Amino acid sequence: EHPFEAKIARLNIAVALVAVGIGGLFGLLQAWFRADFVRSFFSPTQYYAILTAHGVLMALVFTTFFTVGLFTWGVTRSLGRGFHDRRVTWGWFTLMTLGPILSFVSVLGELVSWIPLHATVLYTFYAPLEASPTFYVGLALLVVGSWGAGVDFLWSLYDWQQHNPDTRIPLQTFMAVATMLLWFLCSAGVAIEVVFFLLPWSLGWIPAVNPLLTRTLFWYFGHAVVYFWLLPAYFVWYSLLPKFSGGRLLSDSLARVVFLLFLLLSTPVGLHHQFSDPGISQGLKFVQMVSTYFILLPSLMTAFTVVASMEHGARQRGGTGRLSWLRALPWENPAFSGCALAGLIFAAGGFGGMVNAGLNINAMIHNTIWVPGHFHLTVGTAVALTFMAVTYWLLPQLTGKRLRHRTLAAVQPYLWFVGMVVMSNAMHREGLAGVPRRTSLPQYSQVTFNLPITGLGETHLQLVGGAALLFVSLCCFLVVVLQTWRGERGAMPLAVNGHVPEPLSGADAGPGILDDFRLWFAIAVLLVVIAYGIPIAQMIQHGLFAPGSAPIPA
Ligand code: HAS
Repeated sequence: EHPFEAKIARLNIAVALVAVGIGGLFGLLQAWFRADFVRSFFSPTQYYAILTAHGVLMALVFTTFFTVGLFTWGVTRSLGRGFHDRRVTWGWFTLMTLGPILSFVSVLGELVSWIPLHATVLYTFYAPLEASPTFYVGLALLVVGSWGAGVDFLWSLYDWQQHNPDTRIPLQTFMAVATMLLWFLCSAGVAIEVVFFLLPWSLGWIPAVNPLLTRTLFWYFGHAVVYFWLLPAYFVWYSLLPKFSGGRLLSDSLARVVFLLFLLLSTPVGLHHQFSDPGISQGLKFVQMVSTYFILLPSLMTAFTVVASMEHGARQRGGTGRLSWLRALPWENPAFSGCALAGLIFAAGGFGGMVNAGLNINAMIHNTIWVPGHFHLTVGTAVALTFMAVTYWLLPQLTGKRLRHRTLAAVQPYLWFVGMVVMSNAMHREGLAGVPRRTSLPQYSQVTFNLPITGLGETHLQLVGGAALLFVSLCCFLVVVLQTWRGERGAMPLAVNGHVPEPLSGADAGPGILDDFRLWFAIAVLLVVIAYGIPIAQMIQHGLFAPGSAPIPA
């Protein structure tokens, strides 16, 4: 059934796994560098190249490819039909794959002397840091390719609706399309930044860029992109975790409302990354702080639904009591335990997010290693561990091969969980003591950082120990996946049809207007115009290309 789409899903997941493998190795080097183990082997510039490669491969490449692969499976399965035109599909997959190769080679230029390129601009790549044009072209290809995937999903939906005009959109397709609409809306910001400013600047066509304007365009994208990473994990938590738990999702409509809230609220909040930037009035920052607190709502709703659906599953399996039902859950199944542990960690990461979002308290943690602590819990675990967990369930379907090394697979999520708790605890605590993020450190070697309980020696040890556990866990995951892939063909039927149980309260219990994507997308655009119209207009007044950080009156 749909072997072509199974192949496309497989290929996307394969590229994602290559990215996570190489990116993970660079991550280990990062932790060693931080703890002074390998500092003398690398120059400061090489440190930034390694950090750039780690961030780009993990946060941009792994996430985007895995999402597109997962959604290819979900859309095909839930609509019961394949893509419209294979040439289009091959086209976007090729663009998406060429892009990261180009960007990665540009980063390698800093580590390999015969490559005449450079890119030490980190995964946030905003000005005034400048990379070789190839780095930006590569990222642009990745984004444009992923837009092509979004168009393919919309096209499938359109075809399906022609034959099913009065039927509610299947939930998995609804979630995938809502996520891709959010992606179209937010990535427009980074596309403008790259195509009209950074690329012409690095080619020498324009002498300067307005750093405030380009940073704002970046962060317009840069916060919403975190929900582009998170929503595929929510896709799994809503549609598959209830099944892994042995039960059913509570409510289909609630899931739709959550995804629509993300579509509406994810983008008009990016200024919370710029609380410390001059040139943006406090009033505008305050407004976006308030919107940030609204975006907590769909995640808090998710926390309720996820736990309630897990409890439903546990009770189906004979679980009883107020909390002892937890024991009835299939903790030995890595697809389940990975998702549940990812959720648990996300509760802590989300709490950190609430701290970050406070306009005043942000000053305490901004640009400290607290922030990497936060995002290793969110994207580095809530998202990454969920992706690994679902791979254990999805891969046998997509390859027609049986999962191998089941014991290794069963242990892997726990190793990741412990490694991340240890590493991110150290990062948060060091951050509170003011230890900066993203620095090759010589200029800070004379500074004493006072940690409340112990000293940097202890937290550095935790950082390295945690990172080592994470690396071992990643290796276990990759061994299981590779060995499964190399296994005997035909052990399982090759199909894109894994059974997903219907929610307890189905789609028809909710209003049909939830499926009106045109309406919701239009409101999302309107909110963006309201939130960003004034700050962008003010910045442009100070010159499109001229340095424009002069203070702007409130
Ligand atoms: Fe964030 C910085 C605010 C969520 C990623 N964030 C970052 C950066 C990244 C990132 C990568 O306001 C750094 C960017 C850089 O390099 O400079 N973040 C938030 C807020 C949320 C949030 C308010 N972030 C995320 C997610 C990410 C992510 C999700 C990736 C996927 N973040 C900020 C701010 C900054 C920031 C500032 C800038 C800091 C600075 O100054 O630089 C919220 O969306 C969080 C809401 C989440 C919750 C948790 C709900 C819990 C759930 C789990 C339930 C399941 C359970 C399982 C309990 C309210 C859904 C039960 C299990 C059993 C076994 C029973």
